[in-house]
Amino acid sequence: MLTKNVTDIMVEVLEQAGVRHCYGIVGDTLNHFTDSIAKSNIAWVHVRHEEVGGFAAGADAMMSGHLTACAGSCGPGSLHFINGLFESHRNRSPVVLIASQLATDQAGYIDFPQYVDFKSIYKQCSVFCEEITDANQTQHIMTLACQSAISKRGVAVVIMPVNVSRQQVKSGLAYQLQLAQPVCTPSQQELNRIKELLNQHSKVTIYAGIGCEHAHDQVVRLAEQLNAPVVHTSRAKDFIEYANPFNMGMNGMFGNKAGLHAIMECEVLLLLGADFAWPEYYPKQAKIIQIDIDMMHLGRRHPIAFGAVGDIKPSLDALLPLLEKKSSSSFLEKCLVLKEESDVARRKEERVGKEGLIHPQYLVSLINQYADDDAFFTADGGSPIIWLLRHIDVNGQRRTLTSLLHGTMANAMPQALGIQKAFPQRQVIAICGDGGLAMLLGDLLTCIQEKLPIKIVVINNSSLNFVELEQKVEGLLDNFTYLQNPDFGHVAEAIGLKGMTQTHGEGLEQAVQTWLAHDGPALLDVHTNPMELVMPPDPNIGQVTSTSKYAVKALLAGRVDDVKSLLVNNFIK
Ligand SMILES: Cc1ncc(C[n+]2csc(CCOP(=O)(O)OP(=O)(O)O)c2C)c(N)n1
Ligand SMILES: [Mg+2]
Repeated sequence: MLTKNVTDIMVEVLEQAGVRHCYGIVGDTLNHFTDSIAKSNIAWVHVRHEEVGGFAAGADAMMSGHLTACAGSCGPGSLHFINGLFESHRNRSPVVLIASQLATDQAGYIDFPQYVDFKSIYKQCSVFCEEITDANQTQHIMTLACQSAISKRGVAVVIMPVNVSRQQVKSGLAYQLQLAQPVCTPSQQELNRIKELLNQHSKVTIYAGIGCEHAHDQVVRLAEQLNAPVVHTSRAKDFIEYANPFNMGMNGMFGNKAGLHAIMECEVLLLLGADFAWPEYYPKQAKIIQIDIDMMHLGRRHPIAFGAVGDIKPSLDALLPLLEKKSSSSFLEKCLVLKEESDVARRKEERVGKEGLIHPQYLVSLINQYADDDAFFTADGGSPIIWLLRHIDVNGQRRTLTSLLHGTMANAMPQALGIQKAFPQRQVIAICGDGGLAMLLGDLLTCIQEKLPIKIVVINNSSLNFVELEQKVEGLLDNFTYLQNPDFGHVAEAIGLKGMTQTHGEGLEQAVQTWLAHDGPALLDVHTNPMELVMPPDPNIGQVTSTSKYAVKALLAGRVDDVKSLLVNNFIK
């Protein structure tokens, strides 16, 4: 019977599962695996920090829809992926990690140097986590790993001891990937119940989540039928915001007053594939109906009146013919007025400040204006997320990616690397914090080595600004948030990117165009207003009141200028 190398079998299964790229750093226990990768059609993407490989693999998978791999050496090598893979796990990106391990006679109880118990670590951020303890299991475990990552949409981890990776095995049972795609809708009885609840009330709001990914047209038709404003979660922005006359934008801390009003004042809230976590932004009185593909999401964030399980697109296809057109539209009209007011307020923020002060809103609005119609945008955790969500417009082709569920810093540049690898011809823009970029700065080298022409903008406010604001709105003085930065434009130039630095609003518009048009990786370092407050949709929610406590403390500490800038830049703009 034919014999095969264990690592050749592993790579063959990955290829059959559609893997095109494997991100990682080579080393010791991984050498047989990378030898098999080198002989395969899978491209090795050489990153400088495994965390970057984790983020990049997740973003590649999320945007391309292809299962994507990453691989690391034993101990610290495979441990470094953890934060990037937590992001993929929460974001539901199909990723497989090959975590190579010490030989089985060294692993475990004797605490051999470098040993890390990967199972106990990766169990919590994966949908599959198994070790190949016997070479004969290779095909089976690899198949189940890939099948789990794709069908459950998440991270699969295969732990591969080095002594097993050196072996050859006889071809055994031919396990093959099974990928069924069922169509799931609520039962007829459940659809009738939803219809009844919707018919009983005139003020209906639709809250669309990421489950609406393929249901844009159905959601708009439903809104038209019900005269219902549509609010979307931040993760559903790409699928709901565009070509939608009923769109109110977002609710929650990142949202606007139209989104907030539509949610808080409705009589029936229809949650469609939305699992929004913050209970304070759910309505107090309304009846909530929820449709979600995951039964465990029903009622997990807030009590609901009725829940059903289904994919949103076929579920709405089944529901729409049952509904009558609503006659009253006064609720929708009131919401549309508020939306118009929010849009006017947004445009007011998108301009250069006094004495050339660059508000991040202005910078991001310029990027919005000059980016390609099919550009990808990523943004770091911290305030860049908010500027992206509020000031980048999507159109059905543009895509955005941020760390909304894991809420990590430093994701934007690594995610841009992965997206650019998956889409070499499209523009990929990373909106980075100065704190975020510095955290994984070493991987600027990767865009040169791997020839990934990403465009990086640094919102350089010399501070961990989002935290500074958190501290201020808690009524605290800001502590440990200052960042002493280099000129990031010069740093980028030294590495081989095009580097630019802009400290004044004058000329920024031209700089953004030059940066985006550059044929290769380019970094634009922009010194922005360090006193920018992220305003919530409803100042009553408490932010302004407690910020005044900070102001009092800062005044008592003699920081008169800080308080003056805070007021002038946010309240008297
Ligand atoms: C890995 C990680 N460390 C710390 C935090 C806590 N945190 C959230 S936002 C933030 C500041 C981000 O600063 P920067 O990247 O400069 O963006 P800014 O808010 O200043 O625009 C910090 C420290 C986090 N979310 N993730
Ligand atoms: Mg910052």
